[in-house]
Amino acid sequence: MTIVRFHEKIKKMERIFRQDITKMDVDAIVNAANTRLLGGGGVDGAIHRAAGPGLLEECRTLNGCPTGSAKATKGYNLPAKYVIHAVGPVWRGGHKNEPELLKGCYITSLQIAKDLQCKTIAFPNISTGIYGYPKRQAAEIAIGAVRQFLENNDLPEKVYFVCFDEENYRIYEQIMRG
Ligand code: AR6
Repeated sequence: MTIVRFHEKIKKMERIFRQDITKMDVDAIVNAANTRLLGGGGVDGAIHRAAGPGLLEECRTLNGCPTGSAKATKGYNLPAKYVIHAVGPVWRGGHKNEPELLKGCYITSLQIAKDLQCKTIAFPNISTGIYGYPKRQAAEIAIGAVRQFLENNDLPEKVYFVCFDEENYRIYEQIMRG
């Protein structure tokens, strides 16, 4: 396969959505959590509300998660079978290992999804809300990490970037069109 055709193939494995991630009918959705894994605001709050109390109960058994990594639970009342709780970095100016930690969230989540035999996975724009990561930089890391993983692994088969806010949606469209 030529390099161009290979990149076309990877592009077909990614899609952008503009909607509430709790509505996604996929094998796994990713949560933008914090190290305690006990819920919070933003997408984390929305996922816990939609999943119901079983999610928090299972989260309590996980003993938290380090920044840059992720842990999975079941999806409870969500359409998704699993929730992969990833802990993004708080933006502190860019010299505190933020890019590597953010990339780690995506790669670990994809590896967990693969281990769980997930064909489809949906990501929110991790760290770009309350944690203040600059959106364009975060999008470049997210898309780069996903492409790198898809090039080397047969699962997941489809990755969805769920952009809730207009600015993120426009940034993702621009990068992925290019
Ligand atoms: N569906 C998809 N995306 C959403 C939704 C939704 N329902 N709601 C918000 N977003 P944030 P962070 C987008 O703040 O920056 C929590 O308190 C939002 O537009 O949820 O990683 C956790 O417990 C933004 O682009 O997560 C942590 O303490 C993206 O989700 C902390 O916030 C991420 O925004 C994590 O902060």
